[in-house]
Amino acid sequence: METAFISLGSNLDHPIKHILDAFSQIEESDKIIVSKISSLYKTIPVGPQNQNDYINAVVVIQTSLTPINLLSTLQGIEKKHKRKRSIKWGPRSLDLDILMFGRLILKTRNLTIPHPELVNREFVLIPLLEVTNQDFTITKYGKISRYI
Ligand code: A4P
Ligand code: MG
Repeated sequence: METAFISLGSNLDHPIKHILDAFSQIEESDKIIVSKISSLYKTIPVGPQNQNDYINAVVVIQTSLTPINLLSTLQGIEKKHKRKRSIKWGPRSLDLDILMFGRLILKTRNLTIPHPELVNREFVLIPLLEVTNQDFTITKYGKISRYI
């Protein structure tokens, strides 16, 4: 079993419902145990501004899937939410990204771990801080800490 961190984001239809349903669908996989769920955060869009605010969250899982099988499991869930791929950083019903997978560092055509934008995005870092311990280390990048 490996510990992995998944980020969730939605800004179409009923974003809160997409995120809550995705929590259950991630848990339904028999090779995934969800161990922690962050609060839901309402965030302003990064990228094109002519789109709705997002709901974002992070979940911590224990999984026996390989990273690539975890990616296809998450993409299967995105499909159930009728996720369409159109504009880069544009509106989406559900985006599920693998932030980290144990201490793995990986860069292939289909999968980069840790997620390359992780450390640039408050909508990921803030929920991540909530579900990790003080001085959590992001593989490859370093520690994140709370100052209050
Ligand atoms: N891929 C590579 N590495 C990974 C990984 N670690 N996890 C590949 C997941 N996928 C990974 O993803 C394109 C390809 O990335 C996948 O086929 C997979 O093989 P995608 O989800 O189809 O494309 P995308 O969503 O346009 O790209 P990406 O990078 O997931 O988008 P982002 O960076 O997540 O940006 N503003 C707010 N406030 N909140 C948001 O959640 N989200 C975005 C989307 C923009 N602005 C936002 C938010
Ligand atoms: Mg994505």
